[in-house]
Amino acid sequence: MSLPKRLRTLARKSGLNTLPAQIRTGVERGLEQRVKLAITGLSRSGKTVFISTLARHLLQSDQGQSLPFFAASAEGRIIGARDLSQQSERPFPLQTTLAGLQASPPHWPASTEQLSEIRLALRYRRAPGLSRALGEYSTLYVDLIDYPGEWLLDLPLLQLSFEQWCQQQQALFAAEPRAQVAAEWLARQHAIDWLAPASDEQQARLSEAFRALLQQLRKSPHSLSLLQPGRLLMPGDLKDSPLLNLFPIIVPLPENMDQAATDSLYRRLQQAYEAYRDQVIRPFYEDHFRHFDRQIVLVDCLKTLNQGEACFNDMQQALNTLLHSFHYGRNGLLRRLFRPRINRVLFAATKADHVTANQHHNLDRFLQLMVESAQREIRFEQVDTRCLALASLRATTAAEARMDGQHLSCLHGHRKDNGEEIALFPGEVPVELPRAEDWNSDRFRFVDFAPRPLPAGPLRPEHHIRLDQAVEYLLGDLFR
Ligand SMILES: Nc1nc2c(ncn2[C@@H]2O[C@H](COP(=O)(O)OP(=O)(O)O)[C@@H](O)[C@H]2O)c(=O)[nH]1
Ligand SMILES: [Mg+2]
Repeated sequence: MSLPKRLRTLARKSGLNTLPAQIRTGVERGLEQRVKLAITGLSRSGKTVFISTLARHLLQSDQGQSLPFFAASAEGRIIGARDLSQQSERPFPLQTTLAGLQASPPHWPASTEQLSEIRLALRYRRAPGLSRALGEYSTLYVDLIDYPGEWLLDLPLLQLSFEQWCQQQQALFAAEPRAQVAAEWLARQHAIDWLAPASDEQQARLSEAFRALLQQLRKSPHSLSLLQPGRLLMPGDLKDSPLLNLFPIIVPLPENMDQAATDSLYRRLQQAYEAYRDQVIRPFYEDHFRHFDRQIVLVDCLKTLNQGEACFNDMQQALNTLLHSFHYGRNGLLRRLFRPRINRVLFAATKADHVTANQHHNLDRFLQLMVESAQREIRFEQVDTRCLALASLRATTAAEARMDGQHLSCLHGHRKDNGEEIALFPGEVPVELPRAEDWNSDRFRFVDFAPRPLPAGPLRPEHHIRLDQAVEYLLGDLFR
């Protein structure tokens, strides 16, 4: 009998099955090879496409064809892969997403509106060496969840009281571009008597106005990321729920707020915030965000280059803020059983197929600039981290053009917005932060591409860019 099997039998004999569920899950985690990979990214950063294509490649990794840098697969040690997502309450819609990418013409998945889970089992032959003593074969279970990126930015609210949140929001709305866009909202807030009795109707009306403001800030030309509460933008099951009748007070409050009556707008908002934090965010966090082992943070760097400095700064701040909601550190055996921590983090610049291959290195460097301070904090916890530009699904092919007798590297594909076939030189990715005048110029215009059709049969290395390096970094060492 293999060691894990023996341990499992021992666990059964010793009455482990009667232990509370939380401890049992902890012990089970220790016995089997199971990894929970956090797919972290703001909305439209490429989470759903990453999850779908990753799953698709892993499910064919026993054929060893599409991920050459993923050693266990390239060495032919993966002997079978299975999708166990149907066991979950909310399975990830893998077949629907893939069908969209295989359609003619193919289309990207729709925005994610709900949480869903995917669980893969990869059966593999152990590498020769010490671990063979544990048996020749083992199974690695990989758990991933997909969810709307908007919800991520709610996690930091778990640490904040209503007053603290309002203070943070006041500071945000004091700066451009928020200040200008929110001028009318600010004037409206100045006119409110926060101590006067308020009605449900008034609270709902104002919350709706705040939601419209968040939507405006999310859109081009502002394209901001740090927008809270996230469910005002993507309500999921809470559409039309009174739980979403809330907004921050972004004007200075009178001194005597502690005397506010329960039906005052101030108290109502305070209560609404606490209910949202405790009934919406906390269960989401506790059920899905506590126990990660590895993490990939997907970042759409090219969007910030297109949209400018304010978009860049806001995305950087949003990423720094939300990474504080995860636990990093080394995993001793006991910690792994009961309180696992993230012990490896990959920052990935997505959509690398929007630039030519000679710019991938620059994209790595630009990403590094963006996540520098986040990486520093993670390294302080002795956690391994690196940056990598990748494309989960390559939508372009390389082409060459001649200009003034010189060869120019170009991209060929179909535009996302109108399907037009184009060949273009997308320009260079800077390796330093652009100066103010460069941000504001038309220097960066990276075009979004429509997907190329995904074959129904096996995928090949040309269907992605460096996805295999990402898999090797995130999971490779677990196939021992
Ligand atoms: N060219 C290209 N575009 C991508 C890739 N991944 C994502 N995208 C684009 O980014 C959009 C958002 O991706 P999605 O996975 O839905 O983002 P999510 O909101 O983080 O789940 C898609 O509709 C595509 O336009 C990729 O690998 N290559
Ligand atoms: Mg999504």
